[in-house]
Amino acid sequence: RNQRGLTIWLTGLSASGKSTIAVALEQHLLHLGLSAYRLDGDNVRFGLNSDLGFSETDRNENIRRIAHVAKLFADSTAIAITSFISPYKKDRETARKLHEEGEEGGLPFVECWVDIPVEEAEKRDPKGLYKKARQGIIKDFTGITAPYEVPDNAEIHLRTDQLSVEKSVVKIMGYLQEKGLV
Ligand code: GGZ
Repeated sequence: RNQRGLTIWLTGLSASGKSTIAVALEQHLLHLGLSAYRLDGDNVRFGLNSDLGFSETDRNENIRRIAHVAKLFADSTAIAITSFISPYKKDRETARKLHEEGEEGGLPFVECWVDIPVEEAEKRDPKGLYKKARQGIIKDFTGITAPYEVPDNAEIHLRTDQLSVEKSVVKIMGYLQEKGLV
């Protein structure tokens, strides 16, 4: 397989299923004997990025730093799996360029849109955040009072209101195999 590592960039609304898919995908890759590492809110927003909130400029900086960290993992031959809303096209493009325009042909960047209609995400609302956003308790909430710019060049599109976690992992693995990335 390609010995340079890669980044699988999950993007989508809160409660779309990014983290669940990231965990399942990481497990699957580890069982195959591959080195995979997951970056998510729990290990990044509480540490490296604990100085950042949810304004547009803070999200820009959040994604910028995550893109650099993911690239470092990919550079070390690991498969980095990122699980952040990353709502701005510009930021995702910057993350992609950072990978693809690197020395020696760059590193593969696989954008995966974890797509769910906002009404469905709001129905799930596992942490009650959509409710709080509606009540005005949380401001700048993605999908309600802050934008989510849908991807138009994602390598993988998952409709998670129609596709199980297992089938989502199968679809991602199918793409990686087809491209010779695993
Ligand atoms: C969106 C918010 C907000 C606001 C807190 N808007 O479902 P969660 O809880 O566990 O995941 C969401 C997470 C989003 O952080 P990211 O780093 O992925 O966002 S971004 O990529 O846009 O920088 C949600 C919680 O943090 N959360 N406030 N206002 N999500």
